[in-house]
Amino acid sequence: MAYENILVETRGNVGLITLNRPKAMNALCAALIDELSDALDGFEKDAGIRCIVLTGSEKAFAAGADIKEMKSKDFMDVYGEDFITHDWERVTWTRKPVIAAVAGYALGGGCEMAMMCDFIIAAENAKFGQPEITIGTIPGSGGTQRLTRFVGKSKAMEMCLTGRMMDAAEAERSGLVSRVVPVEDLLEDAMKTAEKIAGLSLPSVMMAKEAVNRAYETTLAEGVKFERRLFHSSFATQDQKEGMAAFAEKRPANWKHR
Ligand code: CO8
Repeated sequence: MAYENILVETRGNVGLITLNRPKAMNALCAALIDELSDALDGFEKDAGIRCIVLTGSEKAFAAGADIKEMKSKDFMDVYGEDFITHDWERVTWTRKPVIAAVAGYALGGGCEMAMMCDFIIAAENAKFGQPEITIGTIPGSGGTQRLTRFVGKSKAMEMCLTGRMMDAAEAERSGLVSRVVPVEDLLEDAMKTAEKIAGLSLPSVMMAKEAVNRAYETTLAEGVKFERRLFHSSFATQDQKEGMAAFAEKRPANWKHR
């Protein structure tokens, strides 16, 4: 597939996807979503890739769904075709880790997409918001749900009811992002973090991701049981034997990713 709205590269064992629609602040049009899904499919199938970074430009991660593309749709257009079908959520079922590196605006669907990633590293100029209320609608791809889980009811409610944006410092304080870095360091920092993850055992990384995500879907007791079963399963991998042997022998592990 030829990409017109994203740039895709492989750097070592890390897959880098850059949203690239500068004329529209990286607004998420249908073509961009198709391309993003295709790129994620490719990285999932590529055994050499063990972590993915999703980023935008210095000005905008993404300023939301493409308003011009959806403005004339009526109820049956969106309800009938279940607009924002599962492709919009493709990031959430990526089994390899996906880091969002966010500079500039992450608004509406852009904020939702960043929250679908496994964690967010933000540049100092990042601005997060769910401004849909200001254009006569509400978030449609998890904003009311994920933002509330990240930052709590009070801030999420205020942001969804007023469209107020959160800057990077507030986003870090509120637990929306894992770290804030200078704009010029964002990509390098995200790539280094991704390389660190890609240098670990893929089965353990995938299990850890699955276990943390389960915390959002289940009770504490069930989540802990799920974690325990995955922990037990990790003992069936070659990498658990290698990792523990390497520790005992005071040498670096030679991961097989199996
Ligand atoms: N859709 C389409 N075009 C956009 C969008 C957008 N979301 N955002 C910006 N653009 C375009 C502008 O129209 C403008 O185009 P042109 O040059 O042709 O006039 C260009 O990008 C540059 O934008 P601005 O001139 O407005 O730049 P500013 O620096 O003045 O402002 C802002 C930047 C604050 C980001 C401003 O553009 C803005 O408010 N954008 C809209 C933000 C918004 O309301 N987003 C929510 C959209 S609705 C949504 O996301 C629903 C989610 C559904 C689920 C999606 C699943 C992933």
